[in-house]
Amino acid sequence: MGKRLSVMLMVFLGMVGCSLNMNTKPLVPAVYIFGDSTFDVGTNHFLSNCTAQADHEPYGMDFPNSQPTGRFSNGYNTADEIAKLLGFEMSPPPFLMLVQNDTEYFRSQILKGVNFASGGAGILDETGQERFHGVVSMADQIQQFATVRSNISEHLKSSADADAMINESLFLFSVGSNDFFDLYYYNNNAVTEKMRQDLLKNVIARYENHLENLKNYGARKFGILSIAPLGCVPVMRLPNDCNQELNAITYKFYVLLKGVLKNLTSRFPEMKYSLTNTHNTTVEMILAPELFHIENATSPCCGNLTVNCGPDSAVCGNHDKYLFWDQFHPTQHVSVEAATLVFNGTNLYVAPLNLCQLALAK
Ligand SMILES: *[C@@H]1O[C@H](CO)[C@@H](O)[C@H](O)[C@H]1NC(C)=O
Ligand SMILES: *[C@@H]1O[C@H](CO)[C@@H](O)[C@H](O)[C@H]1NC(C)=O
Ligand SMILES: *[C@@H]1O[C@H](CO)[C@@H](O)[C@H](O)[C@H]1NC(C)=O
Ligand SMILES: *[C@@H]1O[C@H](CO)[C@@H](O)[C@H](O)[C@H]1NC(C)=O
Ligand SMILES: *[C@@H]1O[C@H](CO)[C@@H](O)[C@H](O)[C@H]1NC(C)=O
Ligand SMILES: *[C@@H]1O[C@H](CO)[C@@H](O)[C@H](O)[C@H]1NC(C)=O
Ligand SMILES: *[C@@H]1O[C@H](CO)[C@@H](O)[C@H](O)[C@H]1NC(C)=O
Ligand SMILES: *[C@@H]1O[C@H](CO)[C@@H](O)[C@H](O)[C@H]1NC(C)=O
Ligand SMILES: CC(=O)N[C@H]1CO[C@H](CO)[C@@H](O)[C@@H]1O
Repeated sequence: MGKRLSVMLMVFLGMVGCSLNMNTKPLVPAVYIFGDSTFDVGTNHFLSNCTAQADHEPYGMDFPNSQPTGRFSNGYNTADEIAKLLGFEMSPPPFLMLVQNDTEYFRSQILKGVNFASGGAGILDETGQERFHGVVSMADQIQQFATVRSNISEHLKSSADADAMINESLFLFSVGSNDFFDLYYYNNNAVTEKMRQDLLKNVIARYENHLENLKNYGARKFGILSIAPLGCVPVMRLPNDCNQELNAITYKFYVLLKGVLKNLTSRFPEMKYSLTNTHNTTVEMILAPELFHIENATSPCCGNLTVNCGPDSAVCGNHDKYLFWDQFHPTQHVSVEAATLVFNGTNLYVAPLNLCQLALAK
């Protein structure tokens, strides 16, 4: 690694303080979580036909009691690790689980948060639907939040109190990869630059739409993770390198999303956000894995570059030394590293506020 790179990395690892007493109550009243498999904590388990499932071993082998939970990870995922840093025990449970539970549990839990994320879902309504036989799209996740909001008002017996609580709560997002995975899945090797650029344009316009809809439901604090460099994800890698054409698009996704958020906040000045540059953060992990205490940033720990992690896959020895758990998702260890950056990183990687600053912002 060059000296300049290592100096730059040290600067970025020297994190900006946002002092936090881990023994006090959570920094925000509630956290509402939207997105795809990077944040899903068991939603898809409740979709009977959906084939995007992580409900079998060895998924969950490092989770308490070594149970598969529907998380696409060997243990906790990034939604859990972020929730822990905010002072919660882990991610709130999936909406689809809560609606099946008794009313008392439902009502007390929705005041602390709900996770709507669904593996295989994307920003566009159709993403993942045909491929995985039904996922909860972002549009449907937002409709589910609308239901929760009405339940909160009803429970607090005051829509003003509900609005005030939602106003102070965090809305977290990690979504967009599957829109691009679908493009490659359905077009195989025939994906052109124009197809990538057209999709990017549609996806970004629709993302803006989703964020504005949530803003209209009272969301004010938005914590957003952009997408990873998809050309480096094991399933998309070229034999000896990341797919740079695909990486160029995922970087541009971040740049355009930043523009969308600037626009939205200039139109709605009370809106606040924290945008993590997941693209660059992950590239740093691949270029300098030792700084993140990992050794292998190319191959999945479970399965290999050609066959995804399944019940019969070989699993690596030290899970914590790998960036990727399976062909698409990070290990629990890397979720901890990522959550720490989201929460506490400098504005080189998370801006204009990190999540801790966003949580405490007026
Ligand atoms: C965040 O950074 C501050 C200052 O460097 C440090 O004191 C604190 O422990 C960090 N918190 C977390 C959760 O990493
Ligand atoms: C699952 O698939 C079956 C057979 O195609 C269909 O009848 C059923 O409605 C589907 N269920 C859901 C929840 O989509
Ligand atoms: C939540 O709100 C929906 C829509 O208003 C309603 O159908 C449902 O019964 C409510 N659930 C609870 C537990 O109050
Ligand atoms: C939300 O918080 C902002 C900043 O504190 C405040 O200006 C606004 O009135 C609040 N809105 C509601 C509905 O509580
Ligand atoms: C932001 O808003 C300006 C003016 O309304 C518009 O020209 C521009 O295209 C918008 N950019 C994005 C990324 O939405
Ligand atoms: C992030 O990555 C892009 C694309 O590789 C690069 O042009 C840019 O300089 C990087 N930004 C930072 C802050 O490292
Ligand atoms: C990563 O692990 C794979 C097998 O799991 C191995 O073939 C490869 O050489 C490893 N790469 C590095 C850089 O350690
Ligand atoms: C990948 O795993 C499959 C199934 O376990 C195995 O058949 C195949 O040989 C492996 N490929 C490589 C390159 O190791
Ligand atoms: C706390 C609680 O009651 N959890 C239950 C909610 O519903 C799911 C599925 O119906 C159960 O598995 C949980 O134990």
